[in-house]
Amino acid sequence: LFHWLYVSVGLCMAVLPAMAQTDTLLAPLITDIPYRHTITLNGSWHYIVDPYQTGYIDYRYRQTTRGYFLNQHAEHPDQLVEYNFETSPALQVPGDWNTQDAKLFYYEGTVWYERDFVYHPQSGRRVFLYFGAANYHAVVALNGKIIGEHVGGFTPFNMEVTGQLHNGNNFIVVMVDNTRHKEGVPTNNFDWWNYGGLTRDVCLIETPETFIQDYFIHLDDLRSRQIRGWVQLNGPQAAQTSVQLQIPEWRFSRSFTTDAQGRAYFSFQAPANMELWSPEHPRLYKLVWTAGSDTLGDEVGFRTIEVKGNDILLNGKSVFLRGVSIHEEAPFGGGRAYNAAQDHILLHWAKELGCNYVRLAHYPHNEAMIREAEKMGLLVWSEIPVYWTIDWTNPGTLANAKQQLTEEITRDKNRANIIIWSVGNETPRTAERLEFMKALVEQARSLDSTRLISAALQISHVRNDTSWLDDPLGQYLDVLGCNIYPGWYGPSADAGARFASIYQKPLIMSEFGAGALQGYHGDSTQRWTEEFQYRVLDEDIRLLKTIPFLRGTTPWILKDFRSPKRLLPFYQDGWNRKGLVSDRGVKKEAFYLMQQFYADIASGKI
Ligand code: GCB
Repeated sequence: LFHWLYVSVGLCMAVLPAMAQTDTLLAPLITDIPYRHTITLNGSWHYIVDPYQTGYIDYRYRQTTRGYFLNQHAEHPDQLVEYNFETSPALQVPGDWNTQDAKLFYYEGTVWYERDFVYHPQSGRRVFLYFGAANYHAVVALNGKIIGEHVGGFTPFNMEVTGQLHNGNNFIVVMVDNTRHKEGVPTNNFDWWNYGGLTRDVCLIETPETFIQDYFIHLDDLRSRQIRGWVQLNGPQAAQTSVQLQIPEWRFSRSFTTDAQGRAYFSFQAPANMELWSPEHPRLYKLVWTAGSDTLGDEVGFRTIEVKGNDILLNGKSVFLRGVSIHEEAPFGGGRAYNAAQDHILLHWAKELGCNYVRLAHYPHNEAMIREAEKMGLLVWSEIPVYWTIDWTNPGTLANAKQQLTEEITRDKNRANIIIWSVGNETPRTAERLEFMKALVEQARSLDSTRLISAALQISHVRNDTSWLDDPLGQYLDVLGCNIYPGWYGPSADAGARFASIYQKPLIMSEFGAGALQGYHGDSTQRWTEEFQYRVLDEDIRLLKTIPFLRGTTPWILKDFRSPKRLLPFYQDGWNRKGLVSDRGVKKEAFYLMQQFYADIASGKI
C-alpha cells in the first residue's frame, strides 16, 4: 500500500524502514469473527493525545527511537521518559474519542492507545490480533514491536501474533491518526463527523495450526437450487486436506478436498424444501465447517438477486426497495455506533417506517449492523467512502479504495441481505474519475459476481422540467443510484416535474429530502420547520411516482447526524437535520409521510 505518510514525509521514507515493512505484516483477513474463539480486548485503554506525533517522529522526521510503542516507564529517578500510559486517562474501546473526552470533540490528529493484558500461549495454537476498525490510520505494536499498519477507517484488519505473546503480561500500543488528507478515502471534504479512534471491537482470535480462514457460500441458481462457493484453509496442513460442510437442518454433510493453495471449490444441490431468505421470511440456516481440529459455525441465508430490464429480481420476483439511508451513528445523541444494541434501534426505526431495505451510507458499517439487518429481514446497500472529490489520478488513492472494497466484500460476502455494493457517492463526471470508478466496479465484480453493483450518481441537467440522468458511469452499473434535492438545494419539483435516464436499468433514488429541526413548526415555506421538510418530501414522492423504472428509494436520512459542515446556530448546531428522526430519537412529521408512502407501496395501492 502506498501510504500518505510516505508522501507527507517524502524523502524520509528511507529512514523509516519499520514503517515501510509494516503493512506487509497484515495477515489475510479472517472472517466470521462472531463464531470464532476470541478473547476480547474491548474495555479501558489508556490514551495520550499527541498532536505533533512526538511519540513517533523525531525532530529530523525520523521514526523516533523513543517511540511510545515501547510503553516505557522511568526506571531510575534521573531517567527521561516524557510520557506515561499508566498515569494517563482511559478511553472505552470500542468507541470514538470525540464523544468520550470533551477536549477531543473536534480533534483530528494522533492519539495513542495502550492496553495491558495477561495471556498464556498454548503450543499448537495460533493467535491473531483483530481490529474491527480504526479511523483512519493505525500503527499497531505488541510488546514494544511494531507488528502492523492499516489505512482506512471502516474495515477490519488482523495480524498474526503467534510466538510474540509472552506467558503472562503483554501490552498493545496503537497509534491512531484521523487526520484528513486530500489523497485519502474519504478525502478532505465529506459531510459527516470524522470520529477518530478504535471505533470497533478489538480481540485476539485463537485458532489451531491449520484453520478455516474464510469461506463463501451462495445460492447460484434458483431453478436448479445449485449452491456454490469455496472454503479457504490457512496453515501447514492447508493443502490437500479434507474439509467438511454440514447443514444440520438439511441433514447435509459433504467433504471437499483443498487444492495446493488450501482452497476447495464446491457446488451441490440444495434440498427441494430449502426455504429462501427474503425480507418477509429472513430464514437463516446454521452451518458447520470442520477441518482437522478446527470447526467454524455461521448462519446463512440463500437467495438470488439479479436485474432484468428495469426490474430487480429477488428470488426471481420483482422487488421494490422501500428503504432509508443510515449513517453509523448512535441512535440517541450521536457518536459512532458500534454494537448490536445500537444497530437494532436504528434498524427498528427503519422497520417502523415500513422498510424492507436500508442504504448503509457512506462506508462499511460494523459487522453487527449487517447481521442484525439480516435477521430482521432488511436488504442492504453497502458502500465504500469514495465520496465527492477524490484524488482520482493518484494511484495510491485507487489502491486504498480497492483495499477498502476488498476488505468490505471479504468480511460480508456471506450475508444474504447485502444485495448491492456501491462503489461511491456523488463523484464528478470527469474522465479520470470514470477510469477510477471503472476499476472499482471491475474489482467488485471479480471478488463477488453474485451481487449487483451501483453508485449514487447525480443528474446532469434539467430541461423542460425533466431531470436527466446520463452519467457515463451508469453504463458499468447494474442498478442506477441517484441523489436529488429539489426544493432544498434547487427549485422545487412542481407538478410537471419528470425524471429521465438514458439507460434501460432500474433506478434507486438513493437520496432526497430536506432539513428540519424537530419540534420547530411554522409555514411550509419556512426553512427548518417540520412543515417545510414534509412539503419537500411530499413533492419528492409525487415526482417519484412518475418514474416507471424506479425500483427503490432511500430518503436522506433516517436520523439527524453530526457534521462539522452544518454550522447554522440554533437550527443546525453541528447537525445535518435531514433526519426523519431527530438526534434524540424523536420522529418528525416527515417520518409519517414516508411511512404512508411505503404502506401504499407494500399494499399495492401504488
Ligand atoms: C448529499 C450527500 C450526503 C449529504 C447530503 C446533504 O448529496 O450524499 O452525504 O449529507 O447530500 O445533506 O447535503
